[in-house]
Amino acid sequence: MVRRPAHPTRARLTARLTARLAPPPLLPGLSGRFTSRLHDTRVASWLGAALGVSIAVSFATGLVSHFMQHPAGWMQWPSRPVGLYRVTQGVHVIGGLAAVPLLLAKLWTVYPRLWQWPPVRSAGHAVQRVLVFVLVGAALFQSVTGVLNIGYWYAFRFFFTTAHYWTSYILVGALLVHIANEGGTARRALMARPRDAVGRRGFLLTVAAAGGAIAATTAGEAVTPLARLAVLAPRRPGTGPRDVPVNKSAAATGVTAAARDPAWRLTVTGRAARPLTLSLDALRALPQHTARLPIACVEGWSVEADWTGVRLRDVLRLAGAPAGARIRVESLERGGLYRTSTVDPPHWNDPLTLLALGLNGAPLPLDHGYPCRLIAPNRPGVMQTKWVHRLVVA
Ligand SMILES: Nc1nc2c(c(=O)[nH]1)N[C@H]1C(S)=C(S)[C@@H](COP(=O)(O)O)O[C@H]1N2
Ligand SMILES: [Mo]
Repeated sequence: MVRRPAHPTRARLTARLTARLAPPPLLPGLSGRFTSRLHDTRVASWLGAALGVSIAVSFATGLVSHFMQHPAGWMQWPSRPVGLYRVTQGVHVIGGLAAVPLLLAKLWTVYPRLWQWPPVRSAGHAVQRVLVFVLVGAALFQSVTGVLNIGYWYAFRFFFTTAHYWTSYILVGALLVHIANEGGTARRALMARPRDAVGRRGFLLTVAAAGGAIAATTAGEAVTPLARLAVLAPRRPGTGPRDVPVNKSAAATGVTAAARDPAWRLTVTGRAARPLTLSLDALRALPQHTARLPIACVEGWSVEADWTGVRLRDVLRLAGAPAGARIRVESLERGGLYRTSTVDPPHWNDPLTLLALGLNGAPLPLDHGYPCRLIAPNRPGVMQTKWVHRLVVA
């Protein structure tokens, strides 16, 4: 006869769950410290779940931004939807900022575990702990470099983008290992329904409110109706010449004299069947078109404007550029990372892609790229080259 085990009582089940969810024992001298419920596994799990979602979204939107700026040789991005990059990068920057309180709260919740005792229980546990430090370090690094970057601390600009990109793989790798190790415990903690949730709920709501407040005071940099709330955003719609913020002025890039020079010409060279040289008057004499398109900076701000000028494809067809060619757009700038950009066929064949001569119903201001600047749909701001003077057909 098979004896079935007695059905465990509810109380015993709860006790077992509580034991499983208990944080590890601490250095003997410290036991009795950190008794706040806010250091418990349930709070850590809620914050961890929210952070996991936020890191996944930041990673995906960050990859979009990276590969739009550095496409693999075989890949070409579509030029539509017009505002796709505006959305992905707005989510990346504003979502990343809003996650900073989450990260700090999570670290505060779990920091007593720094003194867990014994510090390591096995070789496997040692590896796990090292990876937690890698995870924390990578998450802090991404927050700090992200914030410095949108704070216009350009000193190590190139280092930032490269380091921010590569660290994202370390972060996501360490996160996946962490989820494999701790995900089961976290799931049990989240499904348990304790009756004593009061203090915890208040804490989690406070963290959520802090994130929400950051989002509300920065979102206006990308969502124009919220612009007046955007007190934390460094660049806002409605500021700058013709209500469009300026990323880098003509004076700061040293192009003022060359841009104002009456001898300025636009040239089309490279694999063009009929190389061209066009004066500003010649460009103005070509058919003019107006497109409503956003400037969407990698730093998160974006604003829509009415751009008027010549279709890039009209100029390139005039020069006999093959429809499948890649175009290098060069500015008057002598140096700098944004001196040139590459335009792939889907973008330059798009009728909305312009060499703009006007902005919001008036001539293009010097700081927005006079005499002529590139503006194309679904493209990062860094690739909307200003003060254009040469198109090279590759
Ligand atoms: N030649 C040149 N073009 C440039 C830049 C630059 O520094 N040099 N900055 C780019 C960046 S980062 C952005 S976001 C947009 C901003 O355009 P705006 O200053 O007209 O708003 O211009 C882009 N075009
Ligand atoms: Mo930008």
